[in-house]
Amino acid sequence: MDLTNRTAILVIDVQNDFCPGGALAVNNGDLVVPVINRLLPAFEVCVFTQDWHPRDHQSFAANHGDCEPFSTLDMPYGTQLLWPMHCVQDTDGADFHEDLDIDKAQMIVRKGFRPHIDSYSAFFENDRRTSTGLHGYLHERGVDSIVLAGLATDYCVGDSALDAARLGYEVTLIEDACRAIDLEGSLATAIRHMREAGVKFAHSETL
Ligand code: VGL
Ligand code: ZN
Repeated sequence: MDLTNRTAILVIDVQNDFCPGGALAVNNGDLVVPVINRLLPAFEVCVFTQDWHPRDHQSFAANHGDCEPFSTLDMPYGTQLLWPMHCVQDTDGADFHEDLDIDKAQMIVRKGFRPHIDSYSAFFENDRRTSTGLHGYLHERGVDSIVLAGLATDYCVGDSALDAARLGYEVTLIEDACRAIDLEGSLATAIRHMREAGVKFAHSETL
């Protein structure tokens, strides 16, 4: 693919809790780190996201009495999958992976900080209307195309890709720079939705 100075890389949630040993570990989640570090210098615009939940966050099963992690609950904005407690503000689990080259981050978008609403996408919270402000930032910097990397392909990366495509950006997901949680076919569903939205898929070596 062609990288121009109007291309941004979006590095999604490469945090300890999504890596092996973390509270919501993604298989081989840590393997995205060297791939992302290799990609970063090629981009004029580098934005990272950080899942950043208060302890009383309503996406945590533990905050709903007898609900089990990975069960679902109806919320005012739709069905919410309940997660193990993860990425709690100011904990080690919420820190970026220690080998991730965070010095390259020009902007870090924190999301999921409102107790009553989850936020997968880097652009909008799960009500699909509360903005994180990222679209405005990218617009100000003249970005028209986005490369996506990070965790997890089927949740935060996927929803960010779909929103970016909907907002009119050209979107490419770097397959070897992402890993999935893959609950009951969620990866296949996410890939189908991304393809339908016009998201392109590429390998890091082709950049
Ligand atoms: C994520 C589930 C809950 C992600 C974040 O980064 O994909 N998944 N919070
Ligand atoms: Zn989360």
